[in-house]
Amino acid sequence: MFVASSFVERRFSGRKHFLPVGNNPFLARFWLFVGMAGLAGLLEVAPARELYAQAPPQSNIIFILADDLGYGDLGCYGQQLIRTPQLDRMAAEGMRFTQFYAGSTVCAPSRCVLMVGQHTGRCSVRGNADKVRQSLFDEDFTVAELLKQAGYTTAVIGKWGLGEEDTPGHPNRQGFDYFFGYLNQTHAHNYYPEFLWRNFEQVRLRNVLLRQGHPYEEIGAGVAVKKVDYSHDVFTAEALRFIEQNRNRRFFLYLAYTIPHANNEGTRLTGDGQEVPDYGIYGETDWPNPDKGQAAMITRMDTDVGRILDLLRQLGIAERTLVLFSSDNGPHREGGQNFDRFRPAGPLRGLKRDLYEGGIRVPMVAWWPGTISPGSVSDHVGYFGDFFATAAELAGLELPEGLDSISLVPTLLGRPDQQKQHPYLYWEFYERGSAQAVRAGKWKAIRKPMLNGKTELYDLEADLGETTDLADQFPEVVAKLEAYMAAAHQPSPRWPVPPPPSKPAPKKEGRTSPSQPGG
Ligand SMILES: [Ca+2]
Repeated sequence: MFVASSFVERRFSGRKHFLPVGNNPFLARFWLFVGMAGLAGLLEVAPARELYAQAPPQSNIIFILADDLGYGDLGCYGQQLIRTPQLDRMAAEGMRFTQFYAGSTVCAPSRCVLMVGQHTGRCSVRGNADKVRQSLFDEDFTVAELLKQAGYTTAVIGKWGLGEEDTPGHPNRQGFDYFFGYLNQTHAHNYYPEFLWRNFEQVRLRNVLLRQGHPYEEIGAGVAVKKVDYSHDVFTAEALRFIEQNRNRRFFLYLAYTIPHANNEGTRLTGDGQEVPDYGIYGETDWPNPDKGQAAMITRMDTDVGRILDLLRQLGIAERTLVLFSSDNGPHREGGQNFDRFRPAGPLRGLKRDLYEGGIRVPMVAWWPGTISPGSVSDHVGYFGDFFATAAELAGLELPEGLDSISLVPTLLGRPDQQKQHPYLYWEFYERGSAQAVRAGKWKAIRKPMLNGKTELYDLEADLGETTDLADQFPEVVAKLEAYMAAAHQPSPRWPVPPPPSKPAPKKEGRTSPSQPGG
């Protein structure tokens, strides 16, 4: 193991920009040896349950992230109208988590939690904001920087949202050898942009933007009048190419798709923000176009996830590649689609921008042929911050101190008895008058506004839909969960606590005001 590790380090450490790397004969032979030795070992001695006892050392890691995909948007999570056969198969061949949470209820902070392994009570990006506040700091230590220490080649393809070309949060400054995609989240609303970024260079696409003098047009956001290159398709092509080129090395690919986020500028201009090249199997339905678009986007992404898994199989590297699929927050209703048609949050209350379950509980599917027991379902309560410790364990690295991160490896290996548990999970959110939430055991507390508002309490075992506030019946539980909130919240000059709203917050959950930054 260490031979391969130092070999890769020596050749590639310090390289800031990804360069295409062909087949590496040394590593190819090395992995052939590992594979044959492992296969021989399993065939000879391993009883069935031992098959899942150990992870292949230093496997590749692919994290595929959907954008605003709800807990109920996939067939394997109960979706009835939208077809997701590839992700359903991925779950049938792998593990489906039923109690997994995003880092936040909107894009940027959720992605920050995923990258740094700290919750929103103390991570550096706690909301969608301007590009300075939404940038990671130099001193943030990302999972990509971690995996670089073990010789991984690292790439992020898709929507980054944690720093732009002139801020320290740019992905090439945060441990990623290769970046291709959107830096700015409002730019990422536009599925037919005129340009994307490859590292620090702009790459021109064939699309042409409608120009009406809106300030957002300056960063490439808006609606295209000439639609040729669909960014999601470009990301898939890039991801397949990256995997193929790095087939003989250890790699970490963070594939941050933008589906099924709305083009919010498109919604305002045309009433339809669900941009997709064609409606596919939904073209013949009698649904309005935004509904067709919503469903077609998700099915298109599903097909592409299937292509990625197929490529891993074809290349013979599926057994040493962990693939995780999740979403950065709950579903939106910002693209003109009929929110109630698809029930995108399933049985959960709320949606994007809520700290109710619908805003933060997300699909999470793990796939790792030969290591994860097919068809397994885990009710382990985990969240995006756990990705950091999981990656560290898989790479054989020490977990840095001061994180809010517990490795999911025991669960992935089918050893729930060895799985460490969080005493609680924590979220805080700065929009819509602010809020905090805690999940501890079966209890869920939400306090609006944060720090001094009235706390609601729900029993998720008895009341998954968070319909009945039990705060008055269980004051001791409320006190305990409020103590967790107090411990978790670390004041930040960058994230001042908003003053209480002068008028009552909107009754409808998940409404977005047009002035909110993209994401
Ligand atoms: Ca999102």
